[in-house]
Amino acid sequence: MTTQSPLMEKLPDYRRYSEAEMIARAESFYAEIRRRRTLRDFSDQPVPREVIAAALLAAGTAPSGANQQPWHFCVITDAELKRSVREGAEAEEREFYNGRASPEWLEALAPLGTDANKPFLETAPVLIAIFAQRWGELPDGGKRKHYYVPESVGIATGFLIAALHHAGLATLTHTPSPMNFLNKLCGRPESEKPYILLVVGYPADGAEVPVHGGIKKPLEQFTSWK
Ligand code: IYR
Repeated sequence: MTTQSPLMEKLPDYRRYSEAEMIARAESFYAEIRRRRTLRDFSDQPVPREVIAAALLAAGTAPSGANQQPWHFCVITDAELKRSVREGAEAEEREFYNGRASPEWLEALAPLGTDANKPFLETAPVLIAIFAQRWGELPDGGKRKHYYVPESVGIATGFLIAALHHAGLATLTHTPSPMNFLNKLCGRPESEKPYILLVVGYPADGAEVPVHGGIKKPLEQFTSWK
């Protein structure tokens, strides 16, 4: 098919595989991604900056509403800043565990063994504060409406987590609530809402994870095929 529109280009770089190859690739991706476990026991060993940069570039390829790419990733490695993030997060978490969370919520969390103490926010070498740009800032100070913001940022975050895992790094999606303290620490404007604080690094020696987290639903339980 030829197109005359100056807005269009030929699909670049698509690769079509045989069915056998597709099945093998899909199964191998599943085998790779199923090994990912959410970790809270991080080593303090630094990670190569290039790995983080490449994973962020992968995240930045995510589809987004009107291709507005309504995200910002603040990469924190500075020890003092990590300490401030920990202080901000633990203050919110103390409120959460001492009354803000309903008994029902605390019961759902019990198998994870979490509490208000978040030492990993200082131990892990990298924290990535992910912000959702609720609206864009125009050069004249005006606002530009953004579309499908949570969907877009969620997809980009998924790409980032998968890319970091693929590179051999462990992650934790951490969401102290509310997270507005991250705006101040990262110097981000009010138009941006903290979305997830991603903790990144190597597992500590002998790191443990909750048994609960490894139990995933079988396909029939979470899909329907019509
Ligand atoms: N943000 C709290 C609580 C928490 C909530 C859920 I839902 C989790 O899956 C895990 C933790 C904390 O990090 O402890």
